[in-house]
Amino acid sequence: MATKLTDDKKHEFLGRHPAWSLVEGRDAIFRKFQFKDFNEAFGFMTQVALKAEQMDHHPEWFNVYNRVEVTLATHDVNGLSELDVEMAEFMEGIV
Ligand code: H2B
Repeated sequence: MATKLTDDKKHEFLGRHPAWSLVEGRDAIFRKFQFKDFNEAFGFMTQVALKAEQMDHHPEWFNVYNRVEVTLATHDVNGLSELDVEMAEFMEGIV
């Protein structure tokens, strides 16, 4: 069972990954990704989808053409957990 991230861990994550930000009014993180075209955006989403299934941890996201907006949170803990850090770092590793 996932547990909530401490404030220290959250700020450590944000320090390492400045493209991510905290969502206002919600314990979640957000990042906008921009790709060359839809093919690249969807390739990213496909890799993330496979990882999400492996982890049983799924992003909230919105795609238009070459743009993918991602919000990560752990619904089971109603906030951020290590699973969100793992998923965000996976995304960082494939862009
Ligand atoms: N994804 C996210 N982001 N948070 C969760 O708490 C979560 C999930 N829980 N994917 C999983 C699925 C759960 O609903 C299933 C039943 O294992």
